[in-house]
Amino acid sequence: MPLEIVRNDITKMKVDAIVNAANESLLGGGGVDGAIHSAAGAGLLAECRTLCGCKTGKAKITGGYNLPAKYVIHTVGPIYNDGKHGEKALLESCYRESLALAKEHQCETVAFPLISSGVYGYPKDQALKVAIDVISDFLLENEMTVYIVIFDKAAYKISEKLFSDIAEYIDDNYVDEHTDYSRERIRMNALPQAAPRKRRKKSDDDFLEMCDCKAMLAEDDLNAKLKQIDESFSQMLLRKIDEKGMTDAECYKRANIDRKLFSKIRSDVNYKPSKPTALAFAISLELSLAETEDMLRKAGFALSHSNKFDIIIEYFISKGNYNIFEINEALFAFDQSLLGA
Ligand code: AR6
Repeated sequence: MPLEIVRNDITKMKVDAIVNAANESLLGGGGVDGAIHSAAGAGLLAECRTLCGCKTGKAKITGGYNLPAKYVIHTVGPIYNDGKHGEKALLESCYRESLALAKEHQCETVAFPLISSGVYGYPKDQALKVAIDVISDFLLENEMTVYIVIFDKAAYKISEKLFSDIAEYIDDNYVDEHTDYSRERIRMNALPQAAPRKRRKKSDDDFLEMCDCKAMLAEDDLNAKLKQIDESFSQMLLRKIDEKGMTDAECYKRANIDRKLFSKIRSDVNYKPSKPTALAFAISLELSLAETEDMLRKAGFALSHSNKFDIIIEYFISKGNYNIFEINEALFAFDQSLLGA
């Protein structure tokens, strides 16, 4: 998955580069900076001394020394004042500059902490949003796997309004599986039986012709529908990409799916993806709820109200919010698995 939010200690990440939330001196400090320096060893500080500091919003790169990562990218986040002193632009610049350095050094995997969200006081939900926005923009144009590393659960919070809206939606829609089935049974039994159709006598030629035409049209329609029933997940996906006028790359990037997995699905007509992967494509294609259900069925799944993950997805689709990174943020906050590969 090109962008993943994970809970971990960044010094343990086995990636090409980890990013350090440093200060302008680049000579170490507390928080994640302190943790990185103590895990990397004295060699890191010695190399940092040669860099002559770093301006806020900029980034510099060093070796990883005793860390599992090959490089450390040091960036200096803004100190949060009141949000009206260019903090956001500076924080965005930290992510952009760090990603540019990672790309320049051919890094395929990079891990970021939530820059500025500790000692520097940037509100965590806003800091996370900046991180997600800049990284996802970058990933639309570049092949890389980027991790946002959240250190402690308490440090991670989506906006309270979004959290309570989703919680309310779950509350309203979450039904125990058994209740669901019994309701369904009652509903089915209550349905009136269809009355048998009477045959109509056709006398007039025109009328007959018209009926033939209608029958042919209905047959065409039926054939089209039958074709779609027979359509596999992969065929439906490719059809929808064409219908939406998207390129393959646009689709898999917006789905947060890596290119290799997409090629596999493309070349294997009977490929059955996992549920999060199928849903990621539905979100990327901005399918309606009914179309999403259809796409899921092709992969052998269904949306259910006995499952928080499904309700959260339904919440976002019903709001017309197809931003996969925001959806993943919310899934993460509710301890659910994330969309994508
Ligand atoms: N792994 C991942 N994330 C971590 C770790 C870790 N091991 N430790 C802390 N965090 P901060 P800042 C999270 O204060 O706000 C230093 O003294 C932490 O929970 O490290 O940019 C520098 O020298 C928080 O969400 O960085 C500067 O003087 C995030 O990392 C100043 O702090 C950033 O918190 C920079 O402040």
